[in-house]
Amino acid sequence: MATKKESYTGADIQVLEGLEPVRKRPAMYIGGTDSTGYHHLLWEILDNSVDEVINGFATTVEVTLHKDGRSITVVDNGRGIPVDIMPKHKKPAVEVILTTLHAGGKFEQGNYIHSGGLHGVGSSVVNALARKLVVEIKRDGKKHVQTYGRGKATSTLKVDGPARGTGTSVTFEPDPEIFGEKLKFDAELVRERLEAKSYLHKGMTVIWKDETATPHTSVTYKHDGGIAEYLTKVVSERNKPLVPAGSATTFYHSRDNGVRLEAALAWTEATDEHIRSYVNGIPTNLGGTHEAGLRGAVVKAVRNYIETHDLTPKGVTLTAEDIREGMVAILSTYVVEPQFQGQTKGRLNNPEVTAQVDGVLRPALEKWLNDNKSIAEAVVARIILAARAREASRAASQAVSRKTAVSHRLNLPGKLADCASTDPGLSELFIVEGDSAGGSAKQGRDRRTQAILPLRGKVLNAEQASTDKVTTNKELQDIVSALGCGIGSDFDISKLRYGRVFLLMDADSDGHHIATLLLTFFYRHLRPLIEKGAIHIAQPPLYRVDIGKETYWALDEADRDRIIREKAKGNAKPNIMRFKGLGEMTADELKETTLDPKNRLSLRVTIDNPIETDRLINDLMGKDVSARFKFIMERAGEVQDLDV
Ligand code: 0RA
Repeated sequence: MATKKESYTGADIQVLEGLEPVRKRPAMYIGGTDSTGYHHLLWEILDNSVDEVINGFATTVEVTLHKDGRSITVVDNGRGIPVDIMPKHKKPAVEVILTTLHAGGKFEQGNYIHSGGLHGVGSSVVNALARKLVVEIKRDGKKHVQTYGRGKATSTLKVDGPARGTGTSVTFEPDPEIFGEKLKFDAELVRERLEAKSYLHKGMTVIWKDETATPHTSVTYKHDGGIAEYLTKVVSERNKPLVPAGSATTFYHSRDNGVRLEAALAWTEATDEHIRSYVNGIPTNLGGTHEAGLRGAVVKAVRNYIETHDLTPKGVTLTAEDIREGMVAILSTYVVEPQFQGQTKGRLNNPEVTAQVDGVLRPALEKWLNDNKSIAEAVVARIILAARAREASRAASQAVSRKTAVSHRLNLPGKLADCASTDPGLSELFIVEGDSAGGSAKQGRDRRTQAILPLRGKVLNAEQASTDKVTTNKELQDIVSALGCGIGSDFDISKLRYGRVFLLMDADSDGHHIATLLLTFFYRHLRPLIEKGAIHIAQPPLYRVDIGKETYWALDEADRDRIIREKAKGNAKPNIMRFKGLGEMTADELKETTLDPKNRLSLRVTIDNPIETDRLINDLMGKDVSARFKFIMERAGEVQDLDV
């Protein structure tokens, strides 16, 4: 490893080294070599161009995903990466930038750069992990071109004719040796990120070209209304009216005392809180200290308004959660040296930012409330309503949990066939559609560790419902009682009675519908169970294929045909049976294929993008249910667990 120290003036010390360490340990630089990993390469290149816009040198960024789905071009009309020869290296600056690792570099004075955490690893990391990279620079009236492969220059920097204007174009293909042969950029993910950026940096033109689509698509995003416009869009997508109806969304903006931030917020009739936060234009899906500042500011400003206007309700105490219920907010902060944390670096960690955000937002919010009394009063009324609803549902569930306290088993639903074990680490709950399937599941289960809860009645669509209403639906109530962990303000994951919960439904549209409703319920009301990986979708087979003495199980038609092709080998004639529903399977068949941990197949439900999942669940209600189910499975359940 070539490590070379070079001293510049003062504290401006950099350690420059070659790119071999990046190829040896890619995960150290980009977090991993899965799909998130190569998308990070793109975010890095993209953010370099967006930085030119943020700092006032460019107006437009264009991203093109090429037909192969894995090479991508990012173009900006900024200053162009410098091309002059650096005396120390005897190479053009662009080549030094792209072929050496930069560590501990200084920030360009007064400029916000996206550096920190996974971002800001530098274009050289992208170059190191690209099978091929081509940079084209328009500068000094000329077009300059250079090509690279796996971090090494494969040509010198050449002038390729005259050029008008200035700018940088980077085309690269992540290296399949690093990321695997299946790598493909997720066009929708990229598009969404570009659209969000166009709102965050108002006035910036973002062009998105997708050559993998037929016909090729090209969209231009430009939003002069910035995050105020973004808030309007998010609210309308979430389909929950503003409180008060028709109230104008609000927009705060400040560059005082070194803090630069923009926030837009409004209250809606939704029962959850929805914040989208960004640091230097990068989404912080896991929140962090800037979000804490926003939350604190909102709660304190509203409390202050309530107190000074004598609006304190009688007989109910307002909690911070009541105040924030239904709030939708966009928060865009700029931090000079951001520190990120978390596996996907989605959380801001700088402790000073909380007070900075609070310090800017709280007075601004108080002023807005005081200047808009009719809005403020409607918001306060909504908050008091939320508090009363919460108290009412708590009173109801306390009545239940008092009984539970006597013996948690006494309160279990009558139709639950519980397991003998009381150890959640060993216990599993199967929520089964229909009585007949429930019957074979009860016979086929391992009664020491597997409990069966058959569902009979209708499952409520929890998307629209408050916790209050959810707890009055019999089927959902039974699930909550069986799980033992409570719901809403009584939720306590340490009381969960089963370490794994399986949804076992027929592979038809009714089954999909019920699974969708249950997933929505878990997502909206018991999300920690999904987050801890406890929720699974059982995968019962649709076909049984007997060939000679062997029995095979097929999940779908394609699976069945593959088995016949590979196993029947001409001589033995396969005997095929299709199960119309779980009820048609014998207890033994169900045990062998779906219940027994040694053989069964299941999908674990995960949330890899909370905003996208949220949007999907919001969007898809009311549309074709089987499409909806597929969507949720494809997006939310990307981890496919094979229990062996
Ligand atoms: C270093 C110095 C200057 C510009 C850039 C880098 C630059 C980098 C990228 C990456 C994508 N697009 C870019 N545009 C510019 C400043 C050069 C000067 O002072 O003119």
